Order: sequence, then C-alpha cells, then structure tokens
Amino acid sequence: MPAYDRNNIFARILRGELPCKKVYEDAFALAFHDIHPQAPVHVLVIPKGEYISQADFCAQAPAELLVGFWRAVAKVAHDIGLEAEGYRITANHGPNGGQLVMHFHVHIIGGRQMSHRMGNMARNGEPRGERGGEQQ
Ligand code: DGP
Repeated sequence: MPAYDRNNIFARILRGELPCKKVYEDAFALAFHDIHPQAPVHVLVIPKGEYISQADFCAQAPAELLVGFWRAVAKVAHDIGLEAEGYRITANHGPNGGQLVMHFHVHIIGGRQMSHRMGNMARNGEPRGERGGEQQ
C-alpha cells in the first residue's frame, strides 16, 4: 500500500487549510458537501486520521474510531433528512473503484431515485458503458 499523502485535498480540509461546506463534525469524523454533487444531496464523510482507503481504515484504525466514524455516517444521513426516503452510501477504493482522493471517505447520496445498476455509475455525468451511467 502506498504511503498516505498528507497533502491530499481532504487532509488539507481536515486541517482547515482548505474550505468546505461543513455538515457535521465530531471527534471521529468530518462531513461536508461534495464539490461535484451527483444527486440533489451528496455529502462526503471522512474519518479523522490518516487512512487511504476502506482497507487501510479497517486494518489500521482503532475500534473506537471505526465505530465512531460509521455512527457519524448514519447520523449525518439521518440529520440531513434522508432516512425516510432512503439513500446510498459508497466508498470508492483504488483505480477500478474510481477513487480520486486518497483519504478514505464515504459518499452519502440521496434526494432522487437511483437505479440498481451501481457498477455502471459514471463520473460527472459521462456515460460509461453501453447504456450510460447513473445520471441518465
Ligand atoms: P472519489 O472518486 O470517491 O475519490 O471521490 C472524490 C470526491 O471528492 C468527488 O466526488 C469530488 C470530491 N471533491 C474533490 N475535491 C474536492 C474539494 O476540494 N472539496 C469538496 N467538497 N469535494 C471535493
């Protein structure tokens, strides 16, 4: 696994060096609006710690942080009003997963009906595959 890059964008947001539209913060996690929303609601939740990916986070994070982080994800989804109609949580992992920012993060996406065809999700609305992506 490559070393964690302390200058990745989310590390800089965590340190307060870059702005974000904050939704929630506690001892374990920071949540903020995605800069390129893929749905009416698109919030990112990141753990407070230096973890590249889901695998890194699960292998290295102390149990208290693992629990605290996932509770924060659930709390954010609830507090922004997505609980009743439902939402999607996604964590992109590595090149095939489409991970761009190398600080582990969970996407909370909601506010519209989504398809079941998760494997074909497109980035920035670009069609991917024969029938196009999630945006179509
Ligand atoms: P991923 O492919 O899972 O690594 O997605 C990274 C997401 O981060 C992508 O949806 C766009 C978002 N993003 C990238 N740079 C910034 C930023 O500077 N601020 C915010 N709020 N979101 C960002």
